[in-house]
Amino acid sequence: MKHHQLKAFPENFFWGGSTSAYQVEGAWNEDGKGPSVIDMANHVEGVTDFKVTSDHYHMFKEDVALMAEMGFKAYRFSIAWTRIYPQGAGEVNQKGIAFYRSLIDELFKYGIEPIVTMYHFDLPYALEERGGWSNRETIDAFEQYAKTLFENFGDRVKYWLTINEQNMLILHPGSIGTLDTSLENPQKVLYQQNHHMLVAQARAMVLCHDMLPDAKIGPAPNIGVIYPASSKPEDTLAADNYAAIRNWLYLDMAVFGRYNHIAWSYLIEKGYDPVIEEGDMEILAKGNPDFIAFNYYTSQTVGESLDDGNDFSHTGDQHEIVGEPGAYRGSVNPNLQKTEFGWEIDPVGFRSTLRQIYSRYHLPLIVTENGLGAFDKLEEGDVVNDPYRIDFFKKHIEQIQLAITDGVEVFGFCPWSAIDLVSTHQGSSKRYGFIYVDREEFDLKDLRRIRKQSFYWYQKLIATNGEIR
Ligand code: BGP
Repeated sequence: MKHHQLKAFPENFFWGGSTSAYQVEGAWNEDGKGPSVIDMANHVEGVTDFKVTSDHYHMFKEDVALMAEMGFKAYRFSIAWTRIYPQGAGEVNQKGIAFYRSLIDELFKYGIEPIVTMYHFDLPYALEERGGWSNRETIDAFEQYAKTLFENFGDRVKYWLTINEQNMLILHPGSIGTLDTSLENPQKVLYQQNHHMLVAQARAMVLCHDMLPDAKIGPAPNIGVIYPASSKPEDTLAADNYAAIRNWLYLDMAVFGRYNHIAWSYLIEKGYDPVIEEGDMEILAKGNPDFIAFNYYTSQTVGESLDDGNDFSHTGDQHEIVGEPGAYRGSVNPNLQKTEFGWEIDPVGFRSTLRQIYSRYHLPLIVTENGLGAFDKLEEGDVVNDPYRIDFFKKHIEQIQLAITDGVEVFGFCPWSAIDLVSTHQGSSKRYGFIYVDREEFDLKDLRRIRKQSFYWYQKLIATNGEIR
């Protein structure tokens, strides 16, 4: 549909930015923080680890001041479970609580709404040693952790996100660094873990509604429209399969409390179906989100599985083409350009994704990630020109406005990332921020903050509520 008149962005739209604790904070072993699976993982060769990252833990006041200067209405960050419970459960670390209280204080000083992810890939290592998400005790630990967060921050945090990109944790644990490489039948184990995470999420949603009647809570998966590689009917079926496996499994469970039937038939066919214990489906039905948060980077295109031994490719990057025998086969979309890191760029697919999610669930949506990873260059006189990022955001924000005009309820846009940080597996040279952090892959330099060209552009955009792009 071509619209001649666009609806304006709603008043009080949450323009902001996102980060996650392990990618931005550093201070990996300070003030009582316990190790997480990320701290203990083998690091990808040739890129930095997560020990210092952008040192936001020590520099958050300066960072929040810069966010305020950009005009942020909201800041989406994650709490490191291991700062609150260094061992995953048991003793609360008061210094961890104090850190996030100070961060929230600082945000309040500037009228920035905190949007808090409870768990962003960094499971406490102590829990991992006891089986991690394979062990149902981790469900109890997550619920206890959620309770502690609600008790300590519930007076001021009104927007909660349960688990960041649970679907990527299951589909691409290799690139996120959370795959236990000794697993023999990883998918079977992963889908059992997935089930436990879904139960944990449902319990947290129920608890949130009981403890904090004014707060809102929702899931935060990575969702992207799936295109069929051609108009061949079999390709459309393959796209349906992959959409169910990648997207709807997660959101249908969060919203409707049931396994998506196409995804479930796939799990049965592959022998990946999880053990469901008594009471699980009841709690899954009871846990209801108030909104859907989702991360969008790109669409994906799949065709019919040819079952010729070349369908499968599962260990690559989050957005590289995947495939699975009997279900779907990855395909390149010839209509799209790619980023320097090989991710397809698809702003129109963003509008489709917004429309699909809203048509399916009719819940308010917030975009909690979207962005462009690039090798930005620091030029003479502290200048960072990133017109490619501005162009990327212009095109994506235009599509949000079109989706709003289509009747989709969207209440915020918090792109990745507020400030440069360390990528999941491609180091600190893959930059996403509006704020440049002066460090190299292995040379920390002075970690000075520098406003990029996109910083000034975003500032203007926010000041006009998205009108001037
Ligand atoms: C998402 C994650 C983020 C983030 C982003 C960019 O999958 O939620 O943590 O890092 O993607 O990915 P990458 O860092 O691999 O470029």
